[in-house]
Amino acid sequence: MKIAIVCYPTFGGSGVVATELGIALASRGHEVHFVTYRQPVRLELLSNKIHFHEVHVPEYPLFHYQPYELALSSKLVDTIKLYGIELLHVHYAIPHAYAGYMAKKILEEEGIHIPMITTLHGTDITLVGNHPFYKPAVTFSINKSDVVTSVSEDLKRKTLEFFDIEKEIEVIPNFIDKTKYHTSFTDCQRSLMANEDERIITHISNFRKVKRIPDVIHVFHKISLQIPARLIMVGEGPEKEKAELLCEQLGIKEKVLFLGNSNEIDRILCFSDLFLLPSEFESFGLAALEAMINKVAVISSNAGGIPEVNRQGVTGFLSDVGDIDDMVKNALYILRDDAILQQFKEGAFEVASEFDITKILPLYEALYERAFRANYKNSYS
Ligand code: GMT
Repeated sequence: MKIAIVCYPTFGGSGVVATELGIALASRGHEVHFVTYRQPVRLELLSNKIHFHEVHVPEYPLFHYQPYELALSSKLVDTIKLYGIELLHVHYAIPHAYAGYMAKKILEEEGIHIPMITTLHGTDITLVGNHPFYKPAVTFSINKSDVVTSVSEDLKRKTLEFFDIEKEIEVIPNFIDKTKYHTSFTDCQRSLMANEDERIITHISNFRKVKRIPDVIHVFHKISLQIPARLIMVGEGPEKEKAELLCEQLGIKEKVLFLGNSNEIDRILCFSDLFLLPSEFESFGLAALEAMINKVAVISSNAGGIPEVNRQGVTGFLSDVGDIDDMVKNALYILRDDAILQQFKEGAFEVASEFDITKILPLYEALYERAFRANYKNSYS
């Protein structure tokens, strides 16, 4: 099938999922066309099965805000016509579902009917989409999608709760590709990061408020008062500077390494012992899943869809949002004993394997097939 994928090309989870999905679809023989404003960060290899079409938004001084949705809709119309695209899959409702629907309508005028699948990822529903300024447009574009999927049961519940949705929402969880993670790295340079007696704790995110970065630092601080440990912070975002300052104030600057954005998170995770995810809200927690496939135990909040990924007492522990002491207690339980740590590492790997792409990709393919057939029946017969 010829599929156009619209996503954010940045380090955010939705862009990563969309990119990995496109790459996997291409390896199964589909022709995949990414349409976005920059080449997605995880998209390294372009081929005859993977194409990238850049959306340009010409600057014009009259516009206080440059109209990205308009440029995206036009680019979609052109790409769909030029390459004979058969299905459009947009990731993140804002503004992708809106722009996708416009493209669909423009194409209909020319007798081209194309099904649109919208995947909801989290903040498009819980943080941004829910804002009264966006809500009518988000509700409209979800209801006008041919198929709607959400990455967790919790996000589905929240979407139905916050919006007036007439469409059925199908849950297809996020995934990882087990073959891409080599848990027995031979070049795993643990010694570059920490001394042998130190536990390595990691946090990876976009350092936004919702991630509760100060909780990460406080949890680590309290752990480090009890056992030798290092913290590796991966990512960039608005809360990073404050976090660096907090480390200085707490006197743990030397024990915390801020690495910035990285394309090599598996190399960092392969020598990590514990992953911290104390988020205020998380529709799924892809970063936790990536940690788990690298045999890293997870200490997280119990917000949103995290319990669907991090299983209490098996892959790690979950606490109420902001309950730093409980997180510290659970972390120390895991980290103090080699045998217990190993047990959680194995548990993390086992559960993460449930989300392997070989199990999830067929769900998307079946969905595409169904949407394609229904669209054909409704539009051409
Ligand atoms: O985590 C973020 O803030 C980025 C955001 C995104 O859309 O890129 O992530 C959301 O989608 C991910 C992939 O489906 C989920 O794993 C994250 O849990 C979700 N983030 C939130 O809900 C806060």
